[in-house]
Amino acid sequence: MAETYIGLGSNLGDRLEHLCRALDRLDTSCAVKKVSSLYETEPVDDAGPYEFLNAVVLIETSLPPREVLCLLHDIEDERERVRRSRNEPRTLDLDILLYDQWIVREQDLVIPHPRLHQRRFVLAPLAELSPSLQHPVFGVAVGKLEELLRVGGTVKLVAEQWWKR
Ligand code: PH2
Ligand code: MG
Ligand code: MG
Repeated sequence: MAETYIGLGSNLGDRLEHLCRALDRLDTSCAVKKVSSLYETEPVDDAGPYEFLNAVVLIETSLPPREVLCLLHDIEDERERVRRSRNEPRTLDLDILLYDQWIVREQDLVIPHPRLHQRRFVLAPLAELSPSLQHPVFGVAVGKLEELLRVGGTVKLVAEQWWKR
């Protein structure tokens, strides 16, 4: 079994509904172990104009990384995600952040997520769940990475409990 951290984001339509249904689907295909608080976040990297809801979850799975990626794609499709241009507003974005301590560098699959350490909307919920978790490339705890981050967009905690099993 592998422990994998998934980043969730939405800035289009009923954002909370998209995230909750994504978690339901993840929980039927894998086991959802931890769910971070829900954060409202400023768009970064020209992903505006709408604010995002972001969260991070820890799942346990026997699926290899590429199959996790396919599952995430399927769930995005179910929420009618449209992919026309990079960073356009999206109903649902699901990203593999970490997969145990694996380092994967393939054209369409990079783990740890290559921008994880630059983004407060990822590091804040990730550090909330597992502050002492090591980043396998930098060898630094994610809580420390969050402390070191000086830019990377503002985040506001909006709810601690938001997904009910
Ligand atoms: N996702 C991006 C780019 N920018 N900004 C915020 N606040 N939240 C996101 O989830 C996000 C982003 C690319 O996936
Ligand atoms: Mg993303
Ligand atoms: Mg993505």
